[in-house]
Amino acid sequence: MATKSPKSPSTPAQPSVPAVRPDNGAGGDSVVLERRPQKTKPPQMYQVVLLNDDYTPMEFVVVVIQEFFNKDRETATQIMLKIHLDGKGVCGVFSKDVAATKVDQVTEAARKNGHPLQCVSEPIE
Ligand code: TYC
Repeated sequence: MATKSPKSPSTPAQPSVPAVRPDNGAGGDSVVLERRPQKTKPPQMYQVVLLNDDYTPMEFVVVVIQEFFNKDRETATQIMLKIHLDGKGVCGVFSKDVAATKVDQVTEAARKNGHPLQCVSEPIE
């Protein structure tokens, strides 16, 4: 039975740069490369934000930022102080799934330790 030859998944449906051979009447074989607009958009990214409250200890927030957002102690302290002063602060930027996991992990750690710390993710740009 005649079947189509299997296509590699990385093979694009169309070449991104098509070759066009204009008939210039001279019988030449010049090739013009046309640029096509990029079809794939980069994925939407999400910032994970901690919110200030009056009860969660500063030390707990610093440890959370170090543990879940891989920041050193000094950076974590600066982010915590920014949240304390401004009401909120960005701890990191991730793909949708990873951001949701960070929110769950931080919320779970806060609940387990009896703190009302709030963590949310927001699409950026
Ligand atoms: N405002 C808290 C306090 O004074 C500290 C705090 C900082 C709480 C950041 C939450 O996301 C937060 N103990």
